[in-house]
Amino acid sequence: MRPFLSFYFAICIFHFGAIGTPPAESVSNPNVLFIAVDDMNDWVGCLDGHPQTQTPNIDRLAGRGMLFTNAHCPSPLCGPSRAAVMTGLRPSTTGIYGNQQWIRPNLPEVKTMPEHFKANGYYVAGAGKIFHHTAGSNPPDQWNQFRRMTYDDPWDRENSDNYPWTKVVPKPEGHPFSGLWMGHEGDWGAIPNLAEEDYSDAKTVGYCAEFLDTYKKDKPFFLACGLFHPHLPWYVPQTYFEQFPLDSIELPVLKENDLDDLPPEAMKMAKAFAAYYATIKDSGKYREAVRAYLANIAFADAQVGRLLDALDESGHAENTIIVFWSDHGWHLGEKQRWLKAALWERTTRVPFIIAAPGFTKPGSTSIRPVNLIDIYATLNELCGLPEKSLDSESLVPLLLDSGREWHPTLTTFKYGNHSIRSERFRYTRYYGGDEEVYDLQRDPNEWSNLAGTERGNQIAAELASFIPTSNADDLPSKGAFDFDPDFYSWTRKTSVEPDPLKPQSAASPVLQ
Ligand SMILES: [Ca+2]
Repeated sequence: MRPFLSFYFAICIFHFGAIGTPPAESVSNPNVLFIAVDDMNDWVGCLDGHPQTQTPNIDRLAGRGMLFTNAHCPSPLCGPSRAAVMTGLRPSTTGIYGNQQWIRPNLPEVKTMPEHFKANGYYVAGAGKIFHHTAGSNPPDQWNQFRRMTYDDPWDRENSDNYPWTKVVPKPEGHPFSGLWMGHEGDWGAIPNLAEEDYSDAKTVGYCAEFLDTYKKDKPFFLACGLFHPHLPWYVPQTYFEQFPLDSIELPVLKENDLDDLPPEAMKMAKAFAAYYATIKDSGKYREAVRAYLANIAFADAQVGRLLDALDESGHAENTIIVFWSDHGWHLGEKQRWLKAALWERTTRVPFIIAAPGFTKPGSTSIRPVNLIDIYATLNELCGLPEKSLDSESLVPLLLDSGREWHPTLTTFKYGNHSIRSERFRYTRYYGGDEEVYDLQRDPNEWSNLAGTERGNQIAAELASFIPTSNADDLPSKGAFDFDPDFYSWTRKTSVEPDPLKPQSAASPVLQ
């Protein structure tokens, strides 16, 4: 089946209607403050992922609404996760499995979240990284206004096809600041002579704060604030490193021979970024790297704090829904690997908070398995927008009753690899049939693969029905188009016909 056909079939299969009646005190035409962070795993205070993490602002945001403690990404990589969140359509529906596949030229009929809000009476603004951050991923006509993402490391943005608006400068003295070179983006440290307010994320928040302060139009707004931290490279002001004394840093708990019970396809995923971990460990800088990630989370948290303060000072807070999410998690040695791009808890679990005046109780928590792809339908219902046929399910019933029955959720990585997370278990089935089963209650680190055991088979059988029955072909990647960044237009170079039997996304994903 060709991509467009499979796409239309799939959206018919997975349509969930809006459920629940808004409570009487709910606000009409609410604004939306949509906050995305990048590559932030569950090392957030309110999720208890690391004992030393410092996220007072994300924690206070959780205190304003509902924290989902069992939330997962639709795909564990920037591009496909964000494409799924922003379209409400799964990778297996669209065929966007990697960072190299644009939405617009491949799926021109699909309406992204800002387009949908704009078409339905909202003023739509944003800044920073909302869609994938390379050129061609964020058509400006989706927005009424948008501040384009900039980079703290312009010296490393030499690929002008991806960053045409970035002027490349010579490397600063002392680079790489970590003393360890792992290629593009693999560095950490403080950028010499760069004040905190001059970091890109600080400017993104400054733009959004000014928007909140000055917004006076007679229509509701949808404001998207996309923070790039803690995405690589891990550059933040020195004060954030100083918050975490190096000698005191606690490292993730790892199990020797953790990979011994993995089937071949899972092993391939573990090995995908094993070299980064090996390099860091062998250099004696593991503790430094863990500190750098904590420092970057703390920096992102501080920016979230500035944004929340700006909202509270703007007078819009009582009529504004806040959604906070990270596009996927991150490995720091677990499964002997680094980075994202895998289907274990470390990478699929994400911070996810919704604070909706009139719907959420302050400080409430839901342990039900939910997915970031559900944001689209949830906001649709909360804002009273027309329903769309999506793979997205409104979480409003959970916002109103956190303990109500729910169902398992899906994360997909590359063609045909799916992982189902229920409240207690994880079942992963790879293209070709390799399987993993984990009992997260007994085995929170996913050290014991139960696949093939009687119990494992039973769990797999129960969860298998949540795996999509069809997988859209990989969409053509960037190489199939000429992109003109000045006019934001694409020309298809050739007719690319992917082989549906071949898992084309099996190539290593690029990090950018
Ligand atoms: Ca990311």
